[in-house]
Amino acid sequence: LYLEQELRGAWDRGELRLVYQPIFRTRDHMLVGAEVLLRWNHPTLGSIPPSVFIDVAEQSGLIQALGPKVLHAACEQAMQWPRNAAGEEVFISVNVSPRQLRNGDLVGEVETSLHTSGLAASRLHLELTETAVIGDEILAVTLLEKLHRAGVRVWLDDFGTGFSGLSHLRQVPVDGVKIDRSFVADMERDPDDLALTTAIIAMAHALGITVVAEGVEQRAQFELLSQRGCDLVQGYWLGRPLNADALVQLLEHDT
Ligand code: G
Ligand code: G
Ligand code: MN
Ligand code: NA
Repeated sequence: LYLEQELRGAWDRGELRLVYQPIFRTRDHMLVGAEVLLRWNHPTLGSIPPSVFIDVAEQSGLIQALGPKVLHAACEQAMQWPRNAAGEEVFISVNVSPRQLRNGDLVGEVETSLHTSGLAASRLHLELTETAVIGDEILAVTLLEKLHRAGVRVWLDDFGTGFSGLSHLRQVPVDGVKIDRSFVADMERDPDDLALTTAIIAMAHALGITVVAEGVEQRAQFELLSQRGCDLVQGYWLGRPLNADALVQLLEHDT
């Protein structure tokens, strides 16, 4: 409850900030996008991990206010980004929590953020967790269709952890999946995880959707994913979350 009270005013007090983790195309190592991640630096408790406070925000309903703020700030920030070294526009990927899907007016918020920032809809990607989407398929399909009509891309985040994955992929109109980092972490040691990762990539491609692997921490993991045709990669080996200025600098120096 204490955290909830503290979190309530955290945005206005400037304790929350956004960082951006670059996402690279496997084929040519080009920076093609970035995922926005919230950070909370509390004046006395210090840095509180998102795994803790996102949960608080979700349980308390605070995410309803926080979510649109993040979305809006992220779109404004992406408007500042130069093109990448290949001359392509870089996308911004925003996490959407399950509660934002169920209760809020996500489509309206997306449209407002795009309109006020001027960001092209195709540059905005939303990350929905696999479990939230599969939990209510009828709601999800309607919502995903509306989001597509608004022109944004939708990814299934933490993919593979929901155990419902592969067969449901056919029913939900998504543009891509993000293979959960737990699979990537053990891929080299655990033949099951390697097999699953391989299967997810093949299945996604059979359905014509993009695959991102997250949590790539070592070259060997990158190589395994690359050999299997994984489209995009994200992780500490390639790039840590950066503040807004650092990401702009990275894009500028890349060109
Ligand atoms: O940032 P970290 O590196 O630790 O993220 C931990 C978890 O918090 C991840 O599951 C991530 O998706 C989630 N998270 C980070 N930022 C946001 C955000 O802005 N909104 C939502 N809903 N989740 C976020
Ligand atoms: O659930 P979500 O996929 O949005 O989680 C993103 C989280 O993963 C963020 O907390 C981010 O800091 C973290 N992350 C990004 N790259 C790596 C990595 O290479 N290793 C680990 N362990 N975590 C990572
Ligand atoms: Mn994510
Ligand atoms: Na994830």
